[in-house]
Amino acid sequence: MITAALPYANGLKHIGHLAGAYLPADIYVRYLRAQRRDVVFVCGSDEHGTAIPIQAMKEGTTPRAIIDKYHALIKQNFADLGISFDIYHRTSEPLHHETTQEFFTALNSRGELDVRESEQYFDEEAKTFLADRYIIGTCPVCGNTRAYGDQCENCGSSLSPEMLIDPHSTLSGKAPVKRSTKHWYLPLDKYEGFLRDWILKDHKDDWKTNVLGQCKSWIDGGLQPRAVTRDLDWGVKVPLPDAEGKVLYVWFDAPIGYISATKQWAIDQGKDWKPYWYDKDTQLVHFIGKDNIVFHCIIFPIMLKLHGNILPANVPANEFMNLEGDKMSTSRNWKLDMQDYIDDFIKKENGGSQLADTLRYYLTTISPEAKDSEFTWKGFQDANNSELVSIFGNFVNRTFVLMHKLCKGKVPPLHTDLLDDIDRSLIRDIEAAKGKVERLLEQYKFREALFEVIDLSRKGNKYMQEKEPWKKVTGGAVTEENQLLIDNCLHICLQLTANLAILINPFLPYTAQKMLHLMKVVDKILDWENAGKLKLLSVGYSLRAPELLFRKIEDDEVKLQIDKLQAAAERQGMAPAAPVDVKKEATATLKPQIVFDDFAKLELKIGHILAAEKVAKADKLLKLEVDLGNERRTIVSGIALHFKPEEIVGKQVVVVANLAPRKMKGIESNGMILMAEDKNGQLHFVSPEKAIAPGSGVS
Ligand code: B3M
Ligand code: ZN
Repeated sequence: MITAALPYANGLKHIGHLAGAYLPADIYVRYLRAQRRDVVFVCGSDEHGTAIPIQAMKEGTTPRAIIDKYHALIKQNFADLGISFDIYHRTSEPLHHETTQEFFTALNSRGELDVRESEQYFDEEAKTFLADRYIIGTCPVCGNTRAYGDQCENCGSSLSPEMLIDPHSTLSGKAPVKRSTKHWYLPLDKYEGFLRDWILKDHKDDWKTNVLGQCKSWIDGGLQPRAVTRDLDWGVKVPLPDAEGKVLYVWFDAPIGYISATKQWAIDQGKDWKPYWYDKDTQLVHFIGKDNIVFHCIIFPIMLKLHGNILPANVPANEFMNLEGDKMSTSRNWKLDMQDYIDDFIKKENGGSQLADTLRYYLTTISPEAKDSEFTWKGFQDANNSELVSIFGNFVNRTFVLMHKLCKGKVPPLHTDLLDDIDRSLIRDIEAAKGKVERLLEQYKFREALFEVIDLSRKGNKYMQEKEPWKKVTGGAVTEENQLLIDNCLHICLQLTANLAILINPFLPYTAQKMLHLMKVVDKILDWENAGKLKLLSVGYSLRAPELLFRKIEDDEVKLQIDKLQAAAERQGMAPAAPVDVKKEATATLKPQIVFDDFAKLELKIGHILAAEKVAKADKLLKLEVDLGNERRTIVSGIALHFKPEEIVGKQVVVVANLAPRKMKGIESNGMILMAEDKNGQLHFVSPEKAIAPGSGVS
């Protein structure tokens, strides 16, 4: 029973999400399927929680419209990248609501939940309680001023509204008051002993250290009862008469989504869903990112235990993936969405799905399994060009070219009496690879497992280089004896190619299919038990003409992507409070108080604009030369749509003089010019009342 975190259907998901949960889960599942194990891989949209109505507010539409839109997009994105869920369900389905309500009722009627009145934040203007993301404030852990009441997206910490410094309502922007309200609590504190034994003892050797570490710090920190209901109108209704206006907490219903998805899958397949959630021989594995650890290792297991279900066998959570030197973030627009990659690479060419494998390959080689990792476009290009193309692709291609040239396009025979040490050593490597890859996959070490596969193809290249079968032809003729040696070399290389198809299949499924096509064999050959065998292709069988498995990624493709990212950053840098109306108002009123020392960090100076010109290929940018008294600065400013260069030369402005330099369109900008924006969106310089010496301080 394999699950991957249910993505919130409140926006597109980026490649950090893909690398964190979905891709490793897919690799694992494809491996299990190749072993013919009884495996179900479920996922689906998480369509509840405050994130959904908040996004609806931003897009000026209804929660229903939001979930319909993003569910369809995300589902298609996963399909385009070869993520092979058995079902991609939705938590808005009636089946899920029923399943969740039954689950709650079972726990509640057995007295496993506590009911308590408590004081919670309330927005007097919007006349509503402020659950989870309806409240924002400063993160007590990292100082991010826009942390949510349930989580800080900057540092990943799980929070509760009470932990936020300077809490504000996302609805009205006002500071909330406290009001009394009744809720149902899961008494996590009662299960501390159980969790210690189950996680920290029983699983101390087979769970990942990053996961054990987080669990330990949660448990050591002292577990508190956790409310599983909310005062909200969007979600699964609390199935009790005295719970009007209350829904189940999104983190109560979402993991139950794995169960309801399994039920729907079983209905569709005419199977029984129960063994997958009750049979003690079932191995339940949750693939998630590190910000979901507490929910999958502590809260949901307690729910499962109380409900009589099996517990997860493992929760191989990943750390985060950064992008070109910075944290990936939807709110700051620093990200690469799956959709972007699909549009820019996969959809642009015939047979473009092969480029899904290129992304899958690079993401796996930089998988954040033990620590945060980093995606760079240069790294993407290198991984493709110097590994996929030059090693794996090259080996398969050489094998096919030579087999056609020297063996009439047919699988040549193997003459065992002529095998030498070099042949035998490669044969041993082929036989050993299965075990190595298998062991690593079983330990969720996907990047190392993939490395072993590539390494085997590297050995193939080395073998070919040592054997040099092309040199055995002299003047177009081959002696009988040499032909036997050529046969042996290509026979082994072809059996290796078939082995590579099996081993690469979980990671790069499109590539495996293409290899099957070249070898003219059926899917069945990809069964895992075939790995390590040397008789996969029959002697005399004719194979297709060579076709390249991968294409190179060119410099200009990489440059285009880096420019795109840069442009997004520029937009962000120029208009930090502008993206959406609702948000704009919120930002205006929601910045928390600062102390004088915060303000004193700014070095503000009067500058005199000496020159201004447009920046090539950037309609919003002007490049300014500014006199700051004892120095001249180049500042790139996003004001080109508002001012002509000639009309601003000579102006006096206020400059943030100690802002870290930043490159925009290849120009280093050293500072920022303060602008005021009127309600029509028109920009105005902030200038001294009358001209004063450039370099004068502003405070
Ligand atoms: N939707 C949070 C997330 O997307 C949440 C996961 C639910 S898994 C049951 O990271
Ligand atoms: Zn934080």
